[in-house]
Amino acid sequence: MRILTFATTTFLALAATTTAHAHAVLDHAEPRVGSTAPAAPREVVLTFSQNIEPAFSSVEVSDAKGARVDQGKPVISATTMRVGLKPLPPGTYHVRWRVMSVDTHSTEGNFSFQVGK
Ligand SMILES: [Cu+2]
Repeated sequence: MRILTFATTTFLALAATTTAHAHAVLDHAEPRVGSTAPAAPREVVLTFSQNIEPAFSSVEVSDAKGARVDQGKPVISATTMRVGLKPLPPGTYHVRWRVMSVDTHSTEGNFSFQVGK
């Protein structure tokens, strides 16, 4: 019985810690994660669950062969990071992002989207 009480307390403590450390995670993206855009998008817009630090946040967009198709430095404002794209022919594209939220925790992730057809 005593062991069970200890386990329950530990679990509650962990759950509380997890809630307190909500990092910046990707809330939504445009083009949407895994979507097929009928026409080539001119930019990728990522919206996060927290404000992010411009100096420590970045995004790269590449084609199926790994060549960069973004136009470089992203524009970051509050929870949003956007980067312009070169003209994209139909195909599969990969977005890799890395952000530091205002609580100084880093998170990263990636997803794909398609253009055309
Ligand atoms: Cu955090």
